[in-house]
Amino acid sequence: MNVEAPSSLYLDLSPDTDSMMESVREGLTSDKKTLPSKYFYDARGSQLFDKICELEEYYPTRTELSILKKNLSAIRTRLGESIVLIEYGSGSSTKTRLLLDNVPSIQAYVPIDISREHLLIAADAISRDHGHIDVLPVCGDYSHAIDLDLSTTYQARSCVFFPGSTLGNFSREHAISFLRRVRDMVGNEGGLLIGLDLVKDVSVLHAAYNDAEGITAQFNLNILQHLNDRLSCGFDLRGFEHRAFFDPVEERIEMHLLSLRDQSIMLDGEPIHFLEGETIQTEYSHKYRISSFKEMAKQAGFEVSAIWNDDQDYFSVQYLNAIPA
Ligand code: AVJ
Repeated sequence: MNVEAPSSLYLDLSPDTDSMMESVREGLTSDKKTLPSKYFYDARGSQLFDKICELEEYYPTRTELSILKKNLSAIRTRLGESIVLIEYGSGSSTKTRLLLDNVPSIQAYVPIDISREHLLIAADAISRDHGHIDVLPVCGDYSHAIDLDLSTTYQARSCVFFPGSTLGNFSREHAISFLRRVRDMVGNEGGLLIGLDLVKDVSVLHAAYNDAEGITAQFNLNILQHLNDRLSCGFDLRGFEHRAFFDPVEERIEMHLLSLRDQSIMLDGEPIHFLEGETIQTEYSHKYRISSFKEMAKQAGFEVSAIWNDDQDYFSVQYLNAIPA
């Protein structure tokens, strides 16, 4: 048997400690304190996120999976003859397996994730189970441009897979510029298969980000542990509490960490103070409407060519074609 295991990265673009320090400093010294949500995903954070995906209250993962399962043959048709599949924020790659198992035209799979260990474990497993597909893991932060040129290696169209409504982490403006970068990368013939969480009853949304077991709270607080581990800043995790709520104007969930008392930490020799009741905003999770997303896609150079929703219209999987330049 021919076992090809990518025990190392195809490309390593992971942010170094200096750039992490810089972006954390910028977020924590601004008027309204924020932290980039990419720092959720250290090894423990990636595990906690996997647990979130199994929660009763967290409907997006299973809803998206069921949409993908139900529409596999239509998706296969859209993806076409021979493709390189590039996945942003691949994590454990559970949804991808469905595609890799059922779309024989996939020649190469490029998982991109910021969490190196998680990425390598998932890439190894996938490569073991799919001997005929080249697996090329890239460790990196896709909120910046990633320069991938696979067109000389593969005679294939590029298609990006961006499931989980992870696009929702970006502000609407940044989402459009992100989509534009994806559009540039996949080229005139390229495509994008994307999952989008839809606007729905507030109580359903609220429960998904405030689960009874408190896993989402642990996930949120873990960002401070990650900063302690990497930047030695000495956050006391007992001094902060998880908050998540829906903003009906922006149509997004906001996650925050609420400071339970006046306290301070040290960041690279400089103290940073937190007042009692002050919050650090850690994540946005924008919810979409079919019509407004179509407009965003168009601005980024994509045309929505197929839409698959679940019966309750909780979640939408869409296939977008590049509008040729
Ligand atoms: C991975 C960004 C799609 O926004 O729902 C889950 C992350 N945060 N629970 C989301 C998350 C809290 C998730 N995304």
